[in-house]
Amino acid sequence: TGEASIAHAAWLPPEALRAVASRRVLVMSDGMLAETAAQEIARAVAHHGGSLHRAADGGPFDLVLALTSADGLPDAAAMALAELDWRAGQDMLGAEGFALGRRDGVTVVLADGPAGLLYGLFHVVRLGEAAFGASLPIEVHCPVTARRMLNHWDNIDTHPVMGQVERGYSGGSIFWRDGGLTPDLGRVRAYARLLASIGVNAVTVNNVNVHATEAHLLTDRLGDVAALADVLRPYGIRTHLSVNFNSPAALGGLRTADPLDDGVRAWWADTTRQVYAAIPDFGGYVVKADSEGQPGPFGYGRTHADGANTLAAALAPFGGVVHWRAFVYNHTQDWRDRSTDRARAAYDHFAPLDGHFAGNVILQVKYGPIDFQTREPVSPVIAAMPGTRLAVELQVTQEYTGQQRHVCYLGPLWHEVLAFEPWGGGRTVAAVAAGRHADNGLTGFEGGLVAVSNVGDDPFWTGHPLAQANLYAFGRLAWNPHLDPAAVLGEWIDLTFTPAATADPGLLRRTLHEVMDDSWQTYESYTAPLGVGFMVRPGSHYGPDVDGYEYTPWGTYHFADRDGIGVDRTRATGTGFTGQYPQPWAQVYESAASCPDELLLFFHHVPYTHVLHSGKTVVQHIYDTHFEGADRVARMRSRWAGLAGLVAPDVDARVRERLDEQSRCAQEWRDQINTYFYRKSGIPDAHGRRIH
Ligand code: BDP
Repeated sequence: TGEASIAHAAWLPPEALRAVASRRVLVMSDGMLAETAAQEIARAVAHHGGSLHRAADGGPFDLVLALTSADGLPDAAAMALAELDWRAGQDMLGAEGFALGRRDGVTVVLADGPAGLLYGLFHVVRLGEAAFGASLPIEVHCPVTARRMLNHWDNIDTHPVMGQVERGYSGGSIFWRDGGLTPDLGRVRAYARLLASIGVNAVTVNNVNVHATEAHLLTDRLGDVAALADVLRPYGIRTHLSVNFNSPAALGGLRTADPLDDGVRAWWADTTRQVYAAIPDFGGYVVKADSEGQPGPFGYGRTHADGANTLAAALAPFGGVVHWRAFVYNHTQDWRDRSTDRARAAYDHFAPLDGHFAGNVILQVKYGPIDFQTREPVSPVIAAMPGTRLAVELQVTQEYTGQQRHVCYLGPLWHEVLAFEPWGGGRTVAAVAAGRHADNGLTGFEGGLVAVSNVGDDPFWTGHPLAQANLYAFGRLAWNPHLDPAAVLGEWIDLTFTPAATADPGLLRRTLHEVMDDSWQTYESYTAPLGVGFMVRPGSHYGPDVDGYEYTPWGTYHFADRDGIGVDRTRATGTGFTGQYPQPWAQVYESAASCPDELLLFFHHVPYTHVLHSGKTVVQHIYDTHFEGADRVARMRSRWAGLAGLVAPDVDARVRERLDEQSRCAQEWRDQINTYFYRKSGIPDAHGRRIH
């Protein structure tokens, strides 16, 4: 539609497909996803003048995309296949994997299933001319994580304070408009295409907080969900729905939603059968229960296993899954009562339930124990549930990381989380989420990676054009958590920005790396220090307010007084949270001497004069990082200004506007944080800089 065409092309502008499209391409496979791949090529060919073939008799070819089962393969593909068979035998690629190689002037992509061909095509797009150079030895690419999902916190209705998309910083929803389904399904299709190109294969289309209107998507508004599923399906994306636990009562008119009640179980079974009648490949449900006001099994004296298993039983006959969120805590805590600790909540609720969840329940755990902060330790729940399928949840939408007004490339944060070894060696978080042993064999507990999307109906998709890189990186790291986040950023830069013919063709790429590579650390440096978290404005979560949450019931405290700061979460003297970790981390975090600096205040309450491993005192670290952070933002801004004329004017204008705001806001953070700690501690800056 017209509107889709005015959306920014993101990382798939016509130039990104030039290398593929200017060649002779053969696609040998049938079915919906193969058609998508063929259309993709046809569209690019129309721009760049190559040719698309669907039968092998029109050779020779430069690029062959073929199913391993296809008959009549051209020589190069047949040879590649022989080599693959010789290496590992049949069906090594799975439904989504592909093999890619080049010899005798032909680039070959082989897959066992059409999804693999589509992903292989987009890999060739990423490689660009490099896919058509001298020979390429055959490489096999299979996703490490089978389930790669985005959750949209989109509402049909627009909330007067939150807007339409909860924690959305990119305008309204791309799925819903004016109280119903968007008329702009072309925009949804363009989104699906972007997601397919980074390997995302599942999407929820409504907020985890399921309000009254959105609850009806499960029943009388199901047709709208089916319409979205029809658009997402050709891109290999399954549609999932967030549902309200009280639906049997609220929608079904039952007297209860007790998960052990026979009528309730029958209602879920029947309702789910109707969902599958409308959407045969429906993915399943996502549930936020007993959390921040959402109803759940506690309301009926039942456990979360009881609740999840009832929904799972309804989905099981159709192959669907329940993503049951572990984000369950008491949001009416009292800061004066140090025996409660929000960080403990998910583990306290869920670890005892390990082994009690049905096989099609996936426990969806936020990467940190609190709530998507810029710096948190990895959630101990991830190491506590060996008998449960477990998905790790990340936040692409930048709720606590600058709300897409600040440049904050999150690839390095996610990479750190995914590479973390909860047992100190062997398995990583990524392996747990993928359901893999350290040696890559499957455990039978496949979960997945999930992230809250940052996309809306904004022309640049993500508000800040550079925030597109976070969506890109999520998909790429979910496919392969071992990728280097700087290299992933490099891919995104090269696909998104066309280098200008200037005296210094590398300037654009270099500058984008300089602006973005360390932007997460930069953001951290001018916001809440040393892992203590929050200090944001209540409600909006944007900008500094050191004590904004300090005397509220949300469980997000820093405990700063005139002597020191930080939350004592040790077993010896604190909340005992460190005891939720296996060794070596329980011990590492228990002692301030061994706790990593960046997490010190998450685990310990220390005096301002406590000396960090860096050799600085806590208060001097705060001053130094906050002065440096604001300076780094000023440098980002002037570096970007050096790109004048090399970037499309609309992108340039939007990025400049956002960098101005980031710069203003970073100074505000610097001044409020430094002043606060100067006043509390009375300790002046060692370098004599002025603090008010
Ligand atoms: C918090 C958000 C809130 C979400 C909640 C969640 O502030 O809007 O509903 O997470 O994940 O970070 O359910």
